[in-house]
Amino acid sequence: MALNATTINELALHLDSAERQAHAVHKITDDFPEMDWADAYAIQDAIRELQRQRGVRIAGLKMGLTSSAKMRQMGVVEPIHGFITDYGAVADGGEIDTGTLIHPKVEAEIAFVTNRPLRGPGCHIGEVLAATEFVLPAVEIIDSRYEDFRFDLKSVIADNTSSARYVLGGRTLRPQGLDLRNLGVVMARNGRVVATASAAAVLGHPAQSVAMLANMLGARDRDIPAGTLILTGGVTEAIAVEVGDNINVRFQHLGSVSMRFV
Ligand code: OOG
Ligand code: MG
Repeated sequence: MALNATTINELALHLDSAERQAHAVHKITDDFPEMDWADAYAIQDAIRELQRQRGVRIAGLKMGLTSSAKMRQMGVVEPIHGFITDYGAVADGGEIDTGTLIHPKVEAEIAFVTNRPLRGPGCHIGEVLAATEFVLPAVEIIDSRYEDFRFDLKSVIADNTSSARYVLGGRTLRPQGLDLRNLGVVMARNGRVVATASAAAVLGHPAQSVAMLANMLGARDRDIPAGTLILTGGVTEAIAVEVGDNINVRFQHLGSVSMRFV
């Protein structure tokens, strides 16, 4: 680690208050170029601790930048992970108050819920599918706390991977017998299709994203506990939204998820 504990905590407070005030800040590597990967995840962990202390419940985990569309859009080449919260949950068909966000974007994702612990290294798709209680369709609303949504990997890891809100919907299905790789996804904004993809866009198979999460956590001596909800990452590039927008995403076999921005 290149940063000391005081700086880690100050940066966590800085990003947490940027989120709470819906106010964009400079990316933190501008001021702390020496920051390393361990620092980046330590800042994210410190934000999680701050939130826990004020009563926020951690609702699950997320992977980000798992599709080449997203990597290309953000100019990075490696997946990252973060957490999602109880206050981030929005009901299917619900409203999202843009006044509480900086510059939201929506992403269509496949979510997994596990029924036994997963631990890397060496976690693979087979193990993930055997440990999956069900999959369900999701839309993640990301909201980078950085100006113009511009960041590098270390800054975005520290900023809890732009995590903000998420909507779970459609129906839950067991992965057995479901062709998750070829599952089609169509995103519409105000009735017009703005993005399409197959779930294979995420690392060839969305279960690979969960395996990679287990392996990334395993490298830090952690696991994915049984019963964890995991967002596996956007299958298409993220789409910016504005007040008045209606978003509807149809997932083959899994139904649809929708929300309105007010
Ligand atoms: C980082 C978060 C990316 C995804 O699904 O790829 C992410 C960002 O693009 O702001 O959640
Ligand atoms: Mg996402």
